[in-house]
Amino acid sequence: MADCSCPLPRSPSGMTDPTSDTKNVACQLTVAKCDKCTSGWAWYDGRCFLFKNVKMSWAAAEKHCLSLDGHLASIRSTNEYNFIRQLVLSSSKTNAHSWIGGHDSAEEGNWLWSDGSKFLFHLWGKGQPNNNKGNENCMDINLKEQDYVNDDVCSLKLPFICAKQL
Ligand SMILES: [Ca+2]
Ligand SMILES: [Ca+2]
Repeated sequence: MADCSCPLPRSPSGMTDPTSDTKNVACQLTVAKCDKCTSGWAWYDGRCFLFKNVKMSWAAAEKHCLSLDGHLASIRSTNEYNFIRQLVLSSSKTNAHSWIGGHDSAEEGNWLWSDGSKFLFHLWGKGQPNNNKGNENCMDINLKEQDYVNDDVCSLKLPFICAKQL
């Protein structure tokens, strides 16, 4: 789950490091932001995430996230990817095969995030995206419950992860 704790840096003597005041303020702001995630949403790196264990097509899932003021989750770092997998596991007790926000439905091979953020993603499973049968334009995680990111058929009905900015 999200770790919003922010321990104060200590000098070797055990005293609070006087240079850490700025960091402490930043920590307090971070912790304050943590508190703003709506109940049921998990904080990570300035955003709130929700695993929805309801099976929908990719587009219906994105619409559902929009109705919650979010989008299907984009992934901005390896740590964030690991956090999202952990969220799915802790929410559903399985590594549920789930939609996230990547798609190449506008142009084959040109991957975008539905939230409009820059697509800087490199965590695809081996051999993916393969656009199998010329018909895979939506991104999922946990194919066969594995640590594996795949492009899949957008009409497939899967649970999904929403994210929203604080
Ligand atoms: Ca494709
Ligand atoms: Ca694929």
